[in-house]
Amino acid sequence: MTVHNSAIADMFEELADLLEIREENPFRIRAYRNAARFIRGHARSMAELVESGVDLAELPGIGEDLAGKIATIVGTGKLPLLEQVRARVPAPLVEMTRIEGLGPKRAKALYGALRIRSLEDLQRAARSGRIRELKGFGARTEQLIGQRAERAASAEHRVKLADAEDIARPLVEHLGAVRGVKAVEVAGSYRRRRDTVGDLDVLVSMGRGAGAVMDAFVNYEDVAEVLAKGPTRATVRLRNGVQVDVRVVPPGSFGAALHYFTGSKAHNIAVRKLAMARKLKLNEYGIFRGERSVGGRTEQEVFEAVGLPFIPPELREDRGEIEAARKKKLPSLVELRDIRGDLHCHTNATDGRDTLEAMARAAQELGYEYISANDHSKKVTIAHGLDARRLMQQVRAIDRLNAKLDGIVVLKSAEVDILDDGSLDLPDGVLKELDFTVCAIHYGLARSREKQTERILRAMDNPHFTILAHPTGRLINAREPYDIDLERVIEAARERGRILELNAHPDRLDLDDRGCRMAKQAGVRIAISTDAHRAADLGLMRYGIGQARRGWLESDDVVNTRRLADLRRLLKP
Ligand code: DGT
Ligand code: CA
Ligand code: CA
Repeated sequence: MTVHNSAIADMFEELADLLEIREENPFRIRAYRNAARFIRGHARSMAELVESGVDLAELPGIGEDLAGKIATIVGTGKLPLLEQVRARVPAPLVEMTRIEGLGPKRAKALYGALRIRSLEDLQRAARSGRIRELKGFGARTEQLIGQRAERAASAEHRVKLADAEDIARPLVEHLGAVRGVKAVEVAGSYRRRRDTVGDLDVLVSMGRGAGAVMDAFVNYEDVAEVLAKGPTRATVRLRNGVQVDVRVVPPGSFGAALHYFTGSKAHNIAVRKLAMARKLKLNEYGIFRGERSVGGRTEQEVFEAVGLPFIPPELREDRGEIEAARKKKLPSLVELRDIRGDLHCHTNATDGRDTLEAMARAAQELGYEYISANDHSKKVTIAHGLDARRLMQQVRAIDRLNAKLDGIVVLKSAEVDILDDGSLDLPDGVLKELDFTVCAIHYGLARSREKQTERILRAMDNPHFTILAHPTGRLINAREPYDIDLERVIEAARERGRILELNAHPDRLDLDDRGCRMAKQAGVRIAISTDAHRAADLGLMRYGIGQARRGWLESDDVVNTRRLADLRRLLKP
């Protein structure tokens, strides 16, 4: 497994925080912080640099000592010094410094003055208003701390969908290899493509011999603890903390079980009501009229029994899908194969890893008709953002590349920063040379709701504004959305004919499902984009598709399902 730059930077940052708590040498602390910032913003992967034998000590701000530590992290995934220091700082303090916005000084103040010893203590202190009474803390800070403590406490229990996939894939393979197994499916929120999952619900279809599946499951190499084991179902906790349920069901009940365990619970309850109205009994074993089974082998049979067409798992949240199904008005949801291009990609001109040409060729291999280059603008110094001159160089490079390429077109664009006053980070004279723009906030995330909303609206007034990138700025399990009035932003986008992005990166999925649905209902179109920083990232599109489907989006709601000529008309109306 390669260690990402962000993971290395996190370690140095935590180290700096802990050393600060211990009031160690400020110069050392600063050196670790600078290193963290440098590594996080570096275009090339430290792991690759180490592997290719580059001497990291040659990099600015990285001396022999840091270079050695980076090499250790890359080689072992660990930083021994960090582990030593962690052991010397009280655990609750270590935990508190990991809360975003709560630096070492404040964590220490809370620990000392309020005797906060856990995230639960911290939540309680925030609720009771004791934090605001401390010097240097206000009511707003107290509220933020309370929210963040709550999130940190609950975040541990939900796993990002992409991580859940990495966990599920080898397990499904392991269970599928047991003799007699006909099918293995992961149901639950995983199958509904929620952005995070609480636990994994695995169903195995097989006639006789469930015992062999149970044995194979509890002996799976990643199992840390067996919580329950019966003849046809078992629950374990894996080493990474994720809980997994496995149930073995006979093929004749598989559809009913798959429907039941896919959920959601609210959807199940609504469907069961329909069954009861028809004098049918519906449960995870099948559909019954009296004692007689009338179906359950497939999900199709379950829906037919209650008089509904098949409802895709992503819609099963009891958010109107049953009503829509009854009226034969289910949306025809967008699919991965509808996508004809990617409208948010970075190259090695800024913080991407691959060249423009490599990105274009990778997109072509996916069968795309177009891809765009959306390198950062100059405000993002950490990514060595483009100024007008360098962007124009890239524009000319794109012209040359397009002359050479056949079957795919590279669109000229940029990820333009929205400055504090709502103006854009590049002059209009340059922006007009582009095919379209993707505009985003990267600084000033803590503005008030009023200011932040106004800032985005002002940006949208610019005639060169096309797509609002990752509109709420959330990072799943790591950063809350910035405070904006999403309804007003959507309304403003509609009035001005602007497009909103659904950023498909599994850490973002932003807009989320509800945001997508709101946009659709308001008549605002969505661009599903990967924000790729390397060619392989183009494959992240499917996470965006999952979220878009949860937001009821159809092909027509998504701009990058269009052929190039039609797309151009939407980008420059
Ligand atoms: P999660 O794990 O929190 O991300 O969400 P789910 O939806 O995977 O929920 P989970 O794992 O508790 O249960 C899996 C499915 O089993 C759930 O989506 C619906 C079904 N289910 C669980 N409990 C009940 C229940 O009390 N009634 C009904 N009708 N269905 C239930
Ligand atoms: Ca689950
Ligand atoms: Ca479960």
